[in-house]
Amino acid sequence: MKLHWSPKSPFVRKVMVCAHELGVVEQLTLVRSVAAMLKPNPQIMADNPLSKIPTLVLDDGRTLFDSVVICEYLDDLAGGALFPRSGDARWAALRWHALGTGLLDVLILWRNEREKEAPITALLDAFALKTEACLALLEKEVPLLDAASLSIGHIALGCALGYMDYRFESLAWRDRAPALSAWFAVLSERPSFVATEVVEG
Ligand SMILES: N[C@@H](CCC(=O)N[C@@H](CS)C(=O)NCC(=O)O)C(=O)O
Repeated sequence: MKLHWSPKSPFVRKVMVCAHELGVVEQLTLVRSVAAMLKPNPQIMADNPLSKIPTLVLDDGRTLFDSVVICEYLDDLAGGALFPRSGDARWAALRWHALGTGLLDVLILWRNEREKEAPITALLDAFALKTEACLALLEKEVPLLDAASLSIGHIALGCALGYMDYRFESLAWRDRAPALSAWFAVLSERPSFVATEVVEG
């Protein structure tokens, strides 16, 4: 399988963490693909008209996107349990998954906006407000995260916090979320997170 990949994309990281956790990473051929909002990439668009990464191309030529779908596909392929099949565990995992990817959407839009020559202050304020609200909610939910088995929800939240460390160091989020910080420290030690740490370069 071919994966349109970049070492810096937190959405790609989510897929790669799943692949490591599920033992299918060797089945992926990583193709370095540059995805930029202002410059649609024809190579990616041949497989995904949205020009976004991650995009997965199966061996029979079928394509899968976005990261939500790819992660579930890999889980299914490997017979994994990252997407609990039913009950409260399922809805908790899917909700955390949505929160993690939603937070990533906010952070990416925030980064785009703050790099503009004349950023819109109201937008920057809204992104900051939503990010702090996510952190406050998650700080309260750490006991639930701790009690649940590793799921796509944990992985998505971990990738969002990792991206915050990478692109928003000045937020110093740990100061306001000590329990979440301790939870993330343990998660970050998993080989899947160590192997996919977002690096500069
Ligand atoms: N909802 C998508 C988001 C993926 C996404 O936004 N990826 C970024 C890279 S981190 C991208 O491809 N941006 C290019 C663009 O927006 O044109 C997913 O979960 O895969």
